[in-house]
Amino acid sequence: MLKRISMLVVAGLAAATLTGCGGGGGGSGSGGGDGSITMGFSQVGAESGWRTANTKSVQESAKAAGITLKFSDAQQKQENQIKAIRSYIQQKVDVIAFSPVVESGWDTVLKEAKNAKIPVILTDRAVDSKDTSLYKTFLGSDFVEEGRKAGKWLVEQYKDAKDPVNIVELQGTTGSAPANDRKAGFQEVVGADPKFRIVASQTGDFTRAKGKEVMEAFLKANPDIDVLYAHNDDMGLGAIEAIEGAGKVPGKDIKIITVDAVHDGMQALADGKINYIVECSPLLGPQLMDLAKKVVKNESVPARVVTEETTFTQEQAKTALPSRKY
Ligand code: GYE
Repeated sequence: MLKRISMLVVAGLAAATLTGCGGGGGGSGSGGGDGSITMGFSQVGAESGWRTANTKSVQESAKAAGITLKFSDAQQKQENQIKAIRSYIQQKVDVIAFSPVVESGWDTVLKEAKNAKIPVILTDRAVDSKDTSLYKTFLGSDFVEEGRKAGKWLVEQYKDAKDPVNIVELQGTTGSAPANDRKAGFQEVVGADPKFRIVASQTGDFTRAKGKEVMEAFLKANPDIDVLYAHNDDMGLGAIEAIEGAGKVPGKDIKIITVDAVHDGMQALADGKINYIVECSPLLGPQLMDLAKKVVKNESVPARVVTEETTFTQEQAKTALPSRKY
């Protein structure tokens, strides 16, 4: 997997955040001189198969890297993440890593970490803070590109169609980077041709249960849905249940595009119930631990580390499934 992930330095952005204040001086582990590192990690929650795989990757990689991990699950609530980060600051951990549930509202707590000289690494999701000195680096996917990939596949599928294509969209958690960006990237591509109509778009909070519930409402309100674009596999899987419940055939009557490529999603793709999946890798743990070791030593790291990802058709899913790690 590591081979498939590469580090990309985003020029220009890099220099500003690499040097200067922060560093590992404030922590308890490395500061104690024995070389051990303690990381406080605030996870979004356990909302999806992706998240479960991500948590496992972080926990296993910390162990393998000899990093002591303090882990907390915020149950998709920003207030819980802020509490966890404050408690990590109080405990004087060496480094804080977190996956921000939403993009905005982090400046105050990030300033507190900076004042305590504890470096912060964003993993998986971004914040919209103007002051990029509040964190050392951001490790995760390019969600806008994921949205574009979904859109491009759709445009290709319907390139000869003359009739309007009615699309419903299940968005991820409101205000989260992947929901904002996957929507924007998709819209950028399909918006170029007026035959593509997004007839309904609502959040399903990245969960299966919500995906099913919202899809049921979509089906009731819109008799003529051609395509479902779901911002993750889990919502797509919930929606499949709703579509079958309404007596329609997922993958045929309604074409389905999702993002993530977790095992259950890939199985549904191989089974013909999903038509296309844009991959988003949750296996961020090894890179996170490498970055953590560097920022604790005040070594320079790229300001942005982008994970490399692919896409899957139904045929490709059949081939890839047996060796899939999550
Ligand atoms: O796509 C979704 C999860 O932030 C990339 O969060 C992550 C997203 C992922 O709940 O399944």
